[in-house]
Amino acid sequence: MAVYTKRYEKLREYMKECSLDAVVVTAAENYLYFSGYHNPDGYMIVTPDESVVFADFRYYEAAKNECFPVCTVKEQKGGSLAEWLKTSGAARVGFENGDLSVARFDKMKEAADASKIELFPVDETITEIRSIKEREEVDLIVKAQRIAEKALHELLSVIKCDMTELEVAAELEYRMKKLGSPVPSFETIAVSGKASSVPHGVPRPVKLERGFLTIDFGATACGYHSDMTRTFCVGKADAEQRRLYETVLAAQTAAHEAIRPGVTGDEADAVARKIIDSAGYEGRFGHSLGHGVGLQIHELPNLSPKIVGRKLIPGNLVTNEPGIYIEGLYGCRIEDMVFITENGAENLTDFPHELIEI
Ligand SMILES: [Mn+2]
Repeated sequence: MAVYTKRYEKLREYMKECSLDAVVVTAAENYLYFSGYHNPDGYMIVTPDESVVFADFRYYEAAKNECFPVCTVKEQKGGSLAEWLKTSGAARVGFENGDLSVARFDKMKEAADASKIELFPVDETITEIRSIKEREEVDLIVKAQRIAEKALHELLSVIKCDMTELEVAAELEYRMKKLGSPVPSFETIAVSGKASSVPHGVPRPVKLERGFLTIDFGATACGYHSDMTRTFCVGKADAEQRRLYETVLAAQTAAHEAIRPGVTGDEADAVARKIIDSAGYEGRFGHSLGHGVGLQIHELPNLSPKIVGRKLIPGNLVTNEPGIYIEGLYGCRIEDMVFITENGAENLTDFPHELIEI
């Protein structure tokens, strides 16, 4: 079975349930998911028996070579979508309401109205389909993760206390690229000292401060992302820093043991949160335990106290990333990626968890 067979089956099943004659795919990650080709400016139309990929001149040749054999590639010109709608005979067409700008929607609506076509929002349907990974997808995420880990090992062999946070980030990104990742998964976070108390802090052109250094980063493989965080200590950790680090690690380990099919995201979050709260850090773990990772760096499902009752199922791939942040002082986070299997969970991250002093 081809890698794309199941995903098309799932989308077409949904189309049948909602009486849709077609779905217009506009989100770049969904275009990649259904075509095998990354084109940030294209769109595609999936019908019960056809998959038409539109690509403008800049992407057309590559799209013809790289798209799944199930796709028909057409050159995208102004008005291509309106033309397709006009001649399709479709009555009801799904669109990605979570992706379109108002301007793009207005244009689509105008074309649909002209052909008396009803537009139907598909909401998060495709994102939901993507939340169950096929083995080939997991393999790509692991490939990206191995690149990230190797880059981090290399960084640790060259890192010096007089480097700036930006240099640390640049070293990592340079090494990931040399190791085969075309782009980083997202802009690398490398924040030290007081700046580490901001979970998504931006690296500064200042020398590493003593204390915690949090590095959150990832590589990519064929559009799939990896995500990991390790917190190091510049200089020797004091007793409180060590206690805080060990608390985060205990929370992460306990959450990893809890993450398995049938457990809800909020339950997994609560396992980590309880350990952090009862160690005296209540209110200092200000984000959720984790999120899905795939063609997007943040996708479904979420392991969050706010999303109650959604059970993890085999095929989900999520991060496990508790943290403690003390405003004005420092912060610490440890993050691995976990794949939910039929009977448990597989930690996809292969990097030591113990506190490393630099
Ligand atoms: Mn993450």
